[in-house]
Amino acid sequence: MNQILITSALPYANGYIHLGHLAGAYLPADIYARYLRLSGKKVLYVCGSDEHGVAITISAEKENTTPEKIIDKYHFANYEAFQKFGMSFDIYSRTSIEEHHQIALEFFADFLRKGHLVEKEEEQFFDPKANMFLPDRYVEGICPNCGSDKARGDQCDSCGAYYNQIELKNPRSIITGETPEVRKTTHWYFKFQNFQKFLENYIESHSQDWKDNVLQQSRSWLKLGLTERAITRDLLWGVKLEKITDIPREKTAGKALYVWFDAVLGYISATKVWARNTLKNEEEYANWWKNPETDYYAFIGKDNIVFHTLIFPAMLYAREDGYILPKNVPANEFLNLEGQKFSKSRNWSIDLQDFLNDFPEPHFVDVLRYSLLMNLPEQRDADFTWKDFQTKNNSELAAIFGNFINRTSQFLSKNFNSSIPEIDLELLLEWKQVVNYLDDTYSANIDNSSCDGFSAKLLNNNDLLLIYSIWYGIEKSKFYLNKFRLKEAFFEIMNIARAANKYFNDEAPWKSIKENPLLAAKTLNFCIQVANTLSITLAPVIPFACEKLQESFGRKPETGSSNNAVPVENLWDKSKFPTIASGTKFELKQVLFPIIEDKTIELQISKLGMQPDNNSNVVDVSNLMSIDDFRKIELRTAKVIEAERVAKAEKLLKLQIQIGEENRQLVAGIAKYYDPSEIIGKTIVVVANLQPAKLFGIESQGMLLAAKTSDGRLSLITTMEPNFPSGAEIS
Ligand code: B3M
Ligand code: ZN
Repeated sequence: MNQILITSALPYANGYIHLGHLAGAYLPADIYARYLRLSGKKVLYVCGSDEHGVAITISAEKENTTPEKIIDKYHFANYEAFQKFGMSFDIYSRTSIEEHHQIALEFFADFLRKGHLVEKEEEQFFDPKANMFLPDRYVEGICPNCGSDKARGDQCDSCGAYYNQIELKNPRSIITGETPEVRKTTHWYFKFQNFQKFLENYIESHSQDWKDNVLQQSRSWLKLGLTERAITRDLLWGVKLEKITDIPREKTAGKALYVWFDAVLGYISATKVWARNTLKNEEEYANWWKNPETDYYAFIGKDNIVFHTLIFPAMLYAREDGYILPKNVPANEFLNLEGQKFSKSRNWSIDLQDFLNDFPEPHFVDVLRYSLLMNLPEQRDADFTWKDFQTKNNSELAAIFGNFINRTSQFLSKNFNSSIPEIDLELLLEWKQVVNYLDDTYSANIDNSSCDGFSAKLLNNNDLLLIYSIWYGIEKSKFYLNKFRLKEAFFEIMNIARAANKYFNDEAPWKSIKENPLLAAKTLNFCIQVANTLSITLAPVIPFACEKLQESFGRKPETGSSNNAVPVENLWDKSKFPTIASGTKFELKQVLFPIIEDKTIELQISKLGMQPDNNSNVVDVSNLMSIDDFRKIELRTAKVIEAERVAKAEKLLKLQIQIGEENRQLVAGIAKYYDPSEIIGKTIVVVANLQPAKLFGIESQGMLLAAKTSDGRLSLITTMEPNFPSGAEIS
């Protein structure tokens, strides 16, 4: 492979990216791209926003705005969040741009000319009340395949089936809720069946190297037999068909390309934009997309499989213009959150934006990347939990990697003036010989490797074990990375950090510094060499910490970030060798991974599933009061001594309270929410200087405070400390 093209699914620009998305199609691709760049490969990593289709128009209707505003809002917000998350895209484009529309229309026009399209009048759902056809997500109903009652017009989220929308049972319009009528409309269909044989061969040619889930889904589609699929919609938003001059205008008016037809071409239009910006020549995109020297990998989540293994390849092939096909489509399964599916409507989700707001320091991004990586749903659905996030930081990044770097740095500062000690060059030479020996003897057979056949002159057993661990970790990680088994790859890399800690323990430099300073110097020199190895090989996962670390070695950091396809040297293999010169200063200013406390993650857990009150934006700021007005209200803590229901007034409770020394009686409308027994003994908050009033003939000498949401939930205001004294003033 000479050059590698990587794409991640283009996220719809109608919502924020959440952690489930990151684990599906983004983080794995970024780690892979960074790894390849660090291995000296020429890499182009392309992504962007998918800005068409009814996903966008429906969001615009919901947010009471225009599709243009929606895509601008989410395109830029997601791009910014992706950057903070360390995504190393060479370009993050979008599908609303002119270049993209052109390419999509070029494909359509070409297929029309080649006879791959057929124009048909077919039945579609129509909502007479809204006076529109109901493409895709505009209609919901019961899935004809699995019976789920939340199936959409084009796809069922429960079982993944794609069908013709009029097969939906009990259809209803999502705009009016009405049962739609069936009306005739003209659309263009792609003759997918023309590519049945070609796709069967394509899929089977990858029976050995593609993931099972990807092969299975693709095969089951092929088994059903491919049929014509509509690639246009009655929709005013998207790539408009009117520009196709080969079809009379009156037929194309009001029609747009089906979003999936144009979305996959977004990878190509993005490459064009990149070529124009970087190489000043848009046509250079062909050097990637029409070049047999390119290996193309399409990273996606599992709900996008057939679009990338069947539909997109058929489209590329149908052009007969030298387009390459995906060499692999490493689709992941789904990530769950604390044991449940991600759901924005139930607020069971963590948006990347929210994470970045709560954890703005880059080392937290590294922790997130690391814990998502170690929970990637590579083979089956996986789970993200906050507890695990904390453990991955405290017990792995901090306790293994961070700890090794820290103790090395501290020891250097205390004993060697923070400079990397000079050692006998023969030692470094022998290190190189060990690596060469291992490379020559075992690179085809890593699992049976060992240093046994190497006779060392200067290196001791601890040294040999360390060098071997480095060599093995690097070789084994390459093996896993080439199979897209990222978790296992970086588990092997972390084993290098484990070996490094063991080396420090076994060499015990705190002893040898007194008895044999030359030995201590060697130990520390070697520790720095392995710290450097880790700063390269962990960079795809924790780029921010590795950048800091490499800077501390006084050299230009290299973490595999975007380099516009200009390759750097193969640092991955080079980091098997010692490369840091003695005399180099090494001083770490801060701990790389501070411990994450329980309370930090408890706060995050408590946020899950919590619904913000929709009325919370109704504070009237046009009529503000002065602080003096506020001081007129005397708020005090009060202890509830007794509580009972009020006969014939089902909403009221009668309370006896204590405000300091004073006893009072309150009547409060909280009987629907609290049983009297629940509130006895609580320290609540009351307005103490309110004129008494009578409710149902009972005097109330004050008022208690409670919060109420717009949908009628109520919570009494109490003090955080349960036994807080009554009578205290609140300010
Ligand atoms: N926007 C669907 C999705 O976000 C779609 C991916 C397009 S990839 C070309 O699931
Ligand atoms: Zn279904």
